[in-house]
Amino acid sequence: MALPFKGADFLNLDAELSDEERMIRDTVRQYVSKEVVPIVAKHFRDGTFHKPWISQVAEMGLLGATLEGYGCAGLGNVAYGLAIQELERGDSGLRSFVSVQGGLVMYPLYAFGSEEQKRKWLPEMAAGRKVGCFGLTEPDFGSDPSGMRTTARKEGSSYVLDGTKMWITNGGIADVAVVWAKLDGVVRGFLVERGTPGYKTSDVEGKFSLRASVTSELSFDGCRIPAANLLPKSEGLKSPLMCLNQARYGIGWGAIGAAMACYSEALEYAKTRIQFGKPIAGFQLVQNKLVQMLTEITKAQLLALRVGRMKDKGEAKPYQISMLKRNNVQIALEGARMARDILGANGVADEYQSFRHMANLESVYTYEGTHDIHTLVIGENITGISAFS
Ligand code: TGC
Ligand code: FAD
Repeated sequence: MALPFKGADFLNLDAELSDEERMIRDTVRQYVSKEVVPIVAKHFRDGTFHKPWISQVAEMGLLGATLEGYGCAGLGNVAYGLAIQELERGDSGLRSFVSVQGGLVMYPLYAFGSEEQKRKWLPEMAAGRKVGCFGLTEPDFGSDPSGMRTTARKEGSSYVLDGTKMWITNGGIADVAVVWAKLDGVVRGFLVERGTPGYKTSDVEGKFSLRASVTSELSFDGCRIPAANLLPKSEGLKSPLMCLNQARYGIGWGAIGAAMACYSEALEYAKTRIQFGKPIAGFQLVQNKLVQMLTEITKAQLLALRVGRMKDKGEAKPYQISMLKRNNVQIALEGARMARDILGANGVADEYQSFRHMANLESVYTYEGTHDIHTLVIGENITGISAFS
C-alpha cells in the first residue's frame, strides 16, 4: 500500500499555520488520497468528470468556502488555499470545479446579486445540489474580454441574450450560468438557467488537458430571461475581473498541490530506480532536478502564504494575485516536466501522475489570464505603462 502523502515542507511552514488550517489541510489531504487519487487516472483517460466528488467537497464545506452566511463555511483565505492545494494534488479538474463554483459563480452572486438571488442559489450551491459556470471568454475574445460580442437587450420584463461563450468549465453540467454580456455597451452579469429556450451547451471534445473536467461552449440565440436575472450590482468589466481575483488566488495555491504531487512521485521513483548499478537519485544531475523542484515549491509556498494573509486583511491587490498565479503555475509546470523526465519512459504512462499534472497545467497556464497577460499586469504596475496594446 502507498504511504500517506506527506507533502513538501522544507522550511517548516507548518509552524506558521493555525491548528484549524492544518486540520483542514490534513482532512482534504486524506480525502484526496482516498477518493480522488485511486480513480482520477481512469477519469482522465475516459474524459469524464466524477460527479460524486461534488457532494463530497460540499460536505467538507469547500464550495464558496470563504463566503459568510447562506450555508457557506466562512473559512479564512489560507485555510481555503490549503484545501485547494490538496484538491489540485489530486487533479486540476477537481480544483477547477471548486474554483469555478465558489470563486466565479457563488462570489458574483454574493457580491453583485440581489438578496433574493443569494437566497435562491447560494445555499443550494454550497451544498453541491446546484452547479454553476462562468461565461466570460468568447471564441474571438479571450485575453481581451472587453471586446465581447455577447449582448443583452431589455424587452418589457425580460432580457434577451445573443452570443457565444467558449471554453467554459462546468458548462455542460451547470444548472445556472453567470453570463457576461453588454447591455447598452456596458458589461453586466446575467443568470441563465439550464433549459431556458435559446440557451444550448455543447462539450469540447479532444482535449489533451483537463480531461477529468467538463469544458463547454454556451450559445445564446434570442435567449429570453426574466429581468430579475440581471445581477443588479454588476457594472462594467471590473465586475468579472473582481471574480477572477478569487479564482486566480485559488489557482496560486492549487498549483503547489500539483507541484508537490510531481515532486513526491519523482523523489520516490528516483530512490528506487536502479541504473548503472545504483539508484538514479544518487546521480548529481537527478539531484539537481529534485533540488530545483523543492526550492521552487518552497518559494511558491511563501508567496501563497503571504498573499493569503494579506487577503484575509483585505490588502491583497490584483497585481499581487497576478504574481502568485503567474509564478506558481509556471514553477509547477516546469517541475511536472522535470518529474516526467526523471520517470523516464514510465513518465509517459498514466500509471504515474506527473504527465497528467503536466498536461493539466498547460491549461492552467492559459486560463484565468495567460502567463503573459499576468506579466503585463505586473509590468504595468511597476512601470506605470500599459503594454497590452
Ligand atoms: P482595464 O481598463 O485594465 O480594467 C477595467 C476595469 O477593471 C479594473 N480591473 C480590475 N478590478 C479588479 N480586479 C482585477 N484583476 C482587475 N483588473 C482590472 C480596472 O481598474 C478598471 O476599473 P475602472 O474602475 O477603471 O473601470 O481593462 P482592460 O480591458 O485593459 O483589460 C485588462 C486585462 C487584460 C488585465 C483583463 O482584461 C484581463 O485580466 N484579461 C484576462 C482575461 C481572463 O483572465 N479571462 C479568464 C476567463 S475565466 C477562466 O479562465 C476560468 S478558468 C476556471 C477554471 O477552470 O479554474
Ligand atoms: P488569446 O487571448 O488568443 O491568447 C493567445 C496567445 O496570445 C497567448 O499566449 C497570450 O498570452 C498571447 N497574447 C494575447 N494578448 C497579448 C498581449 N497583449 N501581449 C502579449 N501576448 C498576448 N473562460 C471562461 O470565461 N470561463 C471558464 O470557465 C473557462 N474555463 C476554461 C477551461 C479551460 C480548460 C481552458 C483551456 C480555458 C478556459 N477558459 C474559460 C478560457 C480562458 O480564460 C482563455 O483561454 C484565456 O483567457 C486566454 O484566451 P484565449 O484562449 O482566447 O487566448
